[in-house]
Amino acid sequence: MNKSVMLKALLVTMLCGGFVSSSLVAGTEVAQKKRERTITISVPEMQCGMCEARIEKGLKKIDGVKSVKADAEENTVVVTYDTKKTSKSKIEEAIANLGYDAGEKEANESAQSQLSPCCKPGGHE
Ligand SMILES: [Cu+2]
Repeated sequence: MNKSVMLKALLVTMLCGGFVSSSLVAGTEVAQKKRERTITISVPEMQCGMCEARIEKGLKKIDGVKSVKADAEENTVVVTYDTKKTSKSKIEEAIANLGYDAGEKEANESAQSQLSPCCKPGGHE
């Protein structure tokens, strides 16, 4: 082994060691809290407990979603999620795919047409 190869091997070892120790730190609870974000999404067409349950169930399936609270009276969905695993846009997309307008995203029409009659827009009027 010549000198430069030895130096390279040493450098690689040092870099890998540094990487492992920094990712161990990132695994601590404090670091995980920093990755969490809580957002409130406006879902104006949510009307009843069935709508709330449908949205809560649907969002809890998303990897990285920690908690979901849908409120049909406030027309809001409060979601806490891991910013490394998912995003506001993905969460809104999931709500839209369940048949509800969410934030800037429009409801998926075929999903909306499959909602029970009372949960369709205007169903409680
Ligand atoms: Cu409903």
